[in-house]
Amino acid sequence: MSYVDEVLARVAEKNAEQPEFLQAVTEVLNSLRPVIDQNETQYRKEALLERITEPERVVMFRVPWVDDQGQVQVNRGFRVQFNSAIGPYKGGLRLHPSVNLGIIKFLGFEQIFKNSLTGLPIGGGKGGSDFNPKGKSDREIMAFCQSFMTELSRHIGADTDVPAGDIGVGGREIGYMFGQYKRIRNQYEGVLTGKGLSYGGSLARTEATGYGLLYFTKEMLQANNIDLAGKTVCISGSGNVAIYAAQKAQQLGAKVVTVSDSTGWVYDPDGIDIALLKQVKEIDRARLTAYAEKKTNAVYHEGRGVWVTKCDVALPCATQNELLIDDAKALVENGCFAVAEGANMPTTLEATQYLQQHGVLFAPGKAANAGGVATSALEMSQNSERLSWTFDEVDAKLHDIMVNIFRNLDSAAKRYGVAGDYVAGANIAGFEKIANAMIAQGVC
Ligand code: NDP
Ligand code: 2IT
Repeated sequence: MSYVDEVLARVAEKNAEQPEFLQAVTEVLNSLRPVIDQNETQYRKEALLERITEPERVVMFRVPWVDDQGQVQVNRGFRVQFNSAIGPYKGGLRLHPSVNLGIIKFLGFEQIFKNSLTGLPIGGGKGGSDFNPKGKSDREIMAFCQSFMTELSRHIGADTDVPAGDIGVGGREIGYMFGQYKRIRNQYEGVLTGKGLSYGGSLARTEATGYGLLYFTKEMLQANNIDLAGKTVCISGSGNVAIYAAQKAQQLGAKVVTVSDSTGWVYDPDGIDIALLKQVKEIDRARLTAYAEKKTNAVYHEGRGVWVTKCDVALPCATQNELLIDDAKALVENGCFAVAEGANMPTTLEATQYLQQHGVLFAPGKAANAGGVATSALEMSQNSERLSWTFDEVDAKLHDIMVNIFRNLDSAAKRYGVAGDYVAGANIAGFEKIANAMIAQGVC
């Protein structure tokens, strides 16, 4: 049996109850075969794949807090410190009722390769809780965040592990967590990114994942002689990533006709009104029904279904496994020629393969959405030198990072004889640096 197959079998056996983690490991290891096969003897002796698929540390903890009725509530908190070969652990915190260890492990595993692709010195980690922020008052959110950070603060630090936002965690939550960290540790340091601008945040971090996704997509299309301007784009999600992806897509001359949330989706033939979307989602924290009520041409649909809309480019920006095989078929049928993942692992393995086999340019999340964490690393640099850069400076660096990520994965794919397979290219380019650093640092 090949080394890859041996490790895949072992990982499946040890993590049978973690389907998302197995999905991520299967995709990565399968596409690394050309590299692993060339170095099989050394990697096997070093147990490199066994080590890379096992987190360095997993912290799971109780998060007790008091709701507005005076009732004590208990949630489960997680931080998976997956790999520190190239820098302190770095990755977001997710607050969503679906969060469990397998989901945090898949996200942490993906983050290792994503962070490596940015070219910046950050290791891979992820955390979160099964806390549901929906319908909670500001006070309840603060109570939860303070309790969560009371335990998390023992395990993180500006040179150890630097969390940030993800689903359900934005500026408000990062602020409450930063305040609690400072209070407990008596230390004012860049321990979180995505902070507010008045206390060490970076300009352009809020926009970075969505903007970066579009810088990457534009570069990928250009390399295939396609101009993004004038194209029709379908986006799913209506959170941080989706909003700024839609904004940059329209700035670059494309028309975005859909967004979605966890209960439905909107088709707007005029192109999504970004100011209205921000009002509904960022300020009112309302459902997309409120968008359709204010915009008479827009049509609201209950449930999932974004991908049946005719488009040239699809950008899934909500959550994992939201683009399924039937969605892939509908996209191909309707002439879609590019899919770039703003979310982490939004496309199932089967749907990914179908899209690739039907000639759709496919950009995996670990490359296409790396602009968020890259800009987090830029926030860490600014915190370390106690300076703030201008929006244009950060945005220009973000743009260059995304263009470089595309060029590196494109050339890695060509080097290993799989030109145009950007999934393999991203995994290979991300892995090479991690493997070198792990081997250089000995058995650890
Ligand atoms: P937000 O919480 O800001 O937005 C998430 C959006 O997706 C919301 O519109 C939400 O709906 C919808 N959504 C969430 N879960 C589900 C679900 N189970 N089914 C259907 N819709 C769902 O999160 P982000 O925009 O930050 O994150 C979106 C994706 O991007 C995630 O996969 C995240 O891991 C990834 N990502 C985020 C980065 C960042 O910097 N924030 C960086 C890189 C990747 P509703 O409005 O109803 O809550
Ligand atoms: O998935 C991700 O890359 C993020 N949620 C952002 C992580 C970060 O540290 O900025």
